[in-house]
Amino acid sequence: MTYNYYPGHMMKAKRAMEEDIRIIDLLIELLDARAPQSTRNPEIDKLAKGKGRMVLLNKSDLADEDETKKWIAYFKDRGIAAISLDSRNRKEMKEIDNAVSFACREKIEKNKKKGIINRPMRAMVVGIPNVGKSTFINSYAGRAAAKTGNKPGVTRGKQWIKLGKNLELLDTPGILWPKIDDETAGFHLALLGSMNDLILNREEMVIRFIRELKVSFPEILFERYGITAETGEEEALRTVAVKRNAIQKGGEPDTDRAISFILDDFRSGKLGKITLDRLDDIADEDL
Ligand SMILES: Nc1nc2c(ncn2[C@@H]2O[C@H](COP(=O)(O)OP(=O)(O)O)[C@@H](O)[C@H]2O)c(=O)[nH]1
Ligand SMILES: [Mg+2]
Repeated sequence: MTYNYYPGHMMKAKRAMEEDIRIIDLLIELLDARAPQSTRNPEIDKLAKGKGRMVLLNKSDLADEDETKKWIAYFKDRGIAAISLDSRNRKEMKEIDNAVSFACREKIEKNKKKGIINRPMRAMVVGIPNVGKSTFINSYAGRAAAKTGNKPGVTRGKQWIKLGKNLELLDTPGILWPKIDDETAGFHLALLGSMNDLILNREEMVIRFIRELKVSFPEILFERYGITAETGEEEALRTVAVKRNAIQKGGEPDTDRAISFILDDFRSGKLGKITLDRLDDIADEDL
């Protein structure tokens, strides 16, 4: 399976983000909790040198809770505060504030030494398309949302959202491009439906998905579709089609529609809480 992803249109976004990063103190990086490895861009580590860091494992309502816990521990080990989140739920935003102070502690300390006290920290949200950046900004800022408007000279025309006394959030998120250097990452990104630009064969993709589920989430396959480890992949597609009454004119199961059902079920969470990037499956040198 090959993935063709053309980052051409992202070059502009990249340049704009590199500019913005210079003037911020804290980088809030959104990842998809179902695939924290595949939705990450390792280049951010270079770009974010010297900045406060925070990772939000978003869409955690769709991910396996145990796997999410492992990812949180993984980031913690690397000195990065990570929080699992459903960005659509405003109640979950309270937890962010504490993590913000923690992530900015070095900068606050530095400022103090220079005699700068109470200067608000400036934060920026980054992440690949569709990971939930806008949803997060709306939920997090929604409580306070007083847009500060343009402050020429100081902010170079940027819109900031003032959050309490201590934090200003850049109104526009930074769009990252995924780094698809391994084909599992490409496969997982395509499954998430997060990259429209990924050219892929849906049937191959779903068959491979079924194979992965047989290994990592067999109970989900069985409960939802009655598919077991013994069911062949082609047969599995026919089973799903029959179960959903997707029958062609001649009486044959419509496996094309079965493919759509499976993708929709996964993406909408109807299939259950599934994590694609499982830490135990990823080789150390790839982390
Ligand atoms: N289930 C779930 N869906 C979410 C969450 N956050 C965002 N979404 C959905 O994901 C889609 C993309 O979100 P959006 O904020 O536009 O992503 P952006 O491209 O990064 O700005 C939208 O349909 C959101 O409703 C979340 O935490 N859980
Ligand atoms: Mg957006």
